[in-house]
Amino acid sequence: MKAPTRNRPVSLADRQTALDRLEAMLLIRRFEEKCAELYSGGKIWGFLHLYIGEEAVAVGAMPAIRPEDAIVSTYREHGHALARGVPAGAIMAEMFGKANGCSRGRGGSMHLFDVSRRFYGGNAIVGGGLPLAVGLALADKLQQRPVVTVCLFGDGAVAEGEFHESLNLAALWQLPVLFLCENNLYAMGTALDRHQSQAKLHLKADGYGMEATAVDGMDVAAVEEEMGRAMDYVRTGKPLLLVAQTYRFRAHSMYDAELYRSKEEVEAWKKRDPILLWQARLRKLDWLRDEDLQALEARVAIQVQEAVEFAAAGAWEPVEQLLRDVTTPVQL
Ligand SMILES: Cc1ncc(C[n+]2csc(CCOP(=O)(O)OP(=O)(O)O)c2C)c(N)n1
Repeated sequence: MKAPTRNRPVSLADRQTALDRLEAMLLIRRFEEKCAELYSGGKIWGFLHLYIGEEAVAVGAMPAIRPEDAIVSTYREHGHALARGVPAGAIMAEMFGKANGCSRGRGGSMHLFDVSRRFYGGNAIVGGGLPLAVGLALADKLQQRPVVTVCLFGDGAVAEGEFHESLNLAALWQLPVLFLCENNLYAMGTALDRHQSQAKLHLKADGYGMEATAVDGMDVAAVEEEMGRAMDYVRTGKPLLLVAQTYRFRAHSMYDAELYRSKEEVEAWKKRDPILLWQARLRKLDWLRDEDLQALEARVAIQVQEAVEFAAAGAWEPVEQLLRDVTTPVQL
């Protein structure tokens, strides 16, 4: 990738930035642990796909994404939404199905949406976000808005026709889309090398004349650096594919016996837990002591608790409102 080079403040630029990255990852982890608990307790319904293990991708990616840029995500998007700044309370309330949720309780876990932050879902269809991202970028380009669309998707989406059609059109029309693939090696129970003849996913961009790059998705600083370079390149008006190698520590969703991978494999990846790796790095720099970690954990715990209280206090949408927004009145 021939991206312009420039010095940018990255996660390790100073102690406070480094601690901020740790806090952002901890918030996602603790928020989702609480979600799992609330799901078992019957407070959260429907599907629930946890991002635990993948936090460094969302947290490393976000600093390079400007407020005016657009984000399109998947059903494993709690971490993306939190890192983007969607309030934790509005996300939790959405999972409770309450009217104070970010999608007014109509979407649930898989359909978080916040147009004020240009966060366009939360899409349940595998690969479904890619054409939406191309459409958003086309609209921005035609209206000469100098912004980028970031499209997050999993390795499973690469098997969909929409991936290929979207990369082709984005390259053909030179659209500013950053395709950010979170390769966690599994699409539900199917391992990547069981469905792709070319498992080095970044190489697929070449077939569309598109630049591509890959990064260690367990290292928040590496993601931030690569993402910064990638976004600089896309801001010149060209698409790019960035593949982050990551791993989910939990089951695909809440119902999954995980028969497709061994406990040893999961344990081996947990040794590369992005939060523990980051803590170890900061401790080595003497930027993190036990009391700092305790203070961060305490702050995060309060945020999670407040999110639960906000969700619990929310109202249910009245039944007579349920058809609202299902159709839009047409003015003839
Ligand atoms: C078009 C479509 N086919 C199948 C499904 C069922 N499905 C839900 S998640 C999933 C796996 C997707 O894996 P990946 O894209 O790698 O994302 P991950 O779950 O690993 O984050 C499948 C097949 C779906 N939601 N949409």
